Amino acid sequence: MAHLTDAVRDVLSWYDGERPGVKTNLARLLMHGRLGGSGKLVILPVDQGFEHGPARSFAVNPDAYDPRYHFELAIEAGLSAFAAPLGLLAAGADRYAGEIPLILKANNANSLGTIKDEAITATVRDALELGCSAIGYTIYPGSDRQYEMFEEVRAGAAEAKANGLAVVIWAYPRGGVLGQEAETALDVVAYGAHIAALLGAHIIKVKPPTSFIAEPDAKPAYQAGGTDWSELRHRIAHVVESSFAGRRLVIFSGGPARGDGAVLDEVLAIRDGGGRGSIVGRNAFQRPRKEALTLLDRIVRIHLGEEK
Ligand code: FBP
Repeated sequence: MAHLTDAVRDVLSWYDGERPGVKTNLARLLMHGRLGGSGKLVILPVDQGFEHGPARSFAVNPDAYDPRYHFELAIEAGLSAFAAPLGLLAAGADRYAGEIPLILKANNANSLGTIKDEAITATVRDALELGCSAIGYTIYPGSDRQYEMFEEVRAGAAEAKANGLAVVIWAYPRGGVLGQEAETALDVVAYGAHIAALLGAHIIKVKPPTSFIAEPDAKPAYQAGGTDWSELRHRIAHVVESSFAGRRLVIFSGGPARGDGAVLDEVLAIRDGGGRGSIVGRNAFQRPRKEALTLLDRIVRIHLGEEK
């Protein structure tokens, strides 16, 4: 690993008091790939086969049915890490050992069920055996199962940290009284990110929020400051501030496949709002490989400040 940069030292200082093994793994993530040393992350997540099913995820680009495809895409694009469930990581962790940091996505849902919940699908031991730098869990703040999910994540995160792994939380409010519009509402996304920070996440992953405010009781707080919430970069900045005043790595997901222009405009706003990076799945592997590499190159360049 190259010498740590000031940007990475600064990020690591946010986690003072954390175990040295955990900080070493955060440094591995932050020093790898084209973003290495910048204090930013761009990650390829491929758990959509579990969450949405194989055809919805991979039929549009059948090469992506092969686990090796995703390892190679992440490596060739020079990304910071590759995140996936146990079976997918196990299918390439040996062959590509040492080529890209891995994040084991250790709980999963599927679209066949009705309950907004996730099963624990992998252990800290699995993550260690696969050589992962981090373990990841999804929480569904608002779900009728949210408190059990928090307890599961607390237990998993405690064991992960005790074993020197960094912890990533996918904070996806949904279920309960939250309608579809509320899932990505500004107040709800910021609330989810804050809960992830409180649960001990080192890296927090959320969806870019809309300007909708879902909770009536939260509206006055958002109306008071005079911020123009119609601008995505302001909404990003609010989510980042809600995550311990930006002293947590907050990264934003790519969402369903869209045209390059829409994706890149969003990434620009993420960068300008102080987001620490992107975690882009479908917008990467649902494009033909060459187009995916071109788009990922531009996403990386934006986060590096090389594109305006
Ligand atoms: P995408 O870039 O494909 O949106 O991936 C990010 C991600 O968090 C995946 O890890 C996860 O499978 C997916 O989004 C969940 O999306 P949704 O909430 O729309 O089901």
